[in-house]
Amino acid sequence: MAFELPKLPYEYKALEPHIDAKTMEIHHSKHHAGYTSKLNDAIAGTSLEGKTIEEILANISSQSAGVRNNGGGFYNHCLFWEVMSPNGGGKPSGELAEMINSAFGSFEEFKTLFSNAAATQFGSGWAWLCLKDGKLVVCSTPNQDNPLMDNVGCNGTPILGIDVWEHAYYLNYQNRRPDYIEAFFNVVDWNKVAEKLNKAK
Ligand code: MN3
Repeated sequence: MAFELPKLPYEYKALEPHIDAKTMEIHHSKHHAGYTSKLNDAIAGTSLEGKTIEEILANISSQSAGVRNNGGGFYNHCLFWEVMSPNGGGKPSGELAEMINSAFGSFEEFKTLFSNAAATQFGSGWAWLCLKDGKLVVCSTPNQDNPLMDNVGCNGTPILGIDVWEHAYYLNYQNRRPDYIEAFFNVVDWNKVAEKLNKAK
């Protein structure tokens, strides 16, 4: 079974004005599609065929750069589309809110920490909110690396991620990455993040 590009759960224009339709279309139909087909090419005929993406990422240190970059790209974007929604924004509630308060002090302090991690990731990469040893942590990774990989300095189960590659924001925000990060918070689907937290436990 080859990996498949997931269908977006909303239209390309659904996240406007925070993320524009053209960016979403190119990001999903070109970038994510590219990672998906290159991942399939990279694992075709190898022992990785038939493994889940999580299994592949957990042993990424023994794989080629092609599997690493495209496997990460495939997984990261699947998560990214899922944690955004046209009905997103606001603040988390329930257990997720309590765990954020206990780990970071308050939602505002979490937002500052996460935004700084995203803004200061040098070059291309991602910032994450992860569950690690029963606690929430914030970290960032370069390129298409992610916290499921066995050799990144940022381990855990990601429940929220933001793509800070320029292809994620440049059409609308140009060099203003912090403005894009601020806008991202208007589309975060906290119900979905809470669902991911429950699965990660
Ligand atoms: Mn991307």
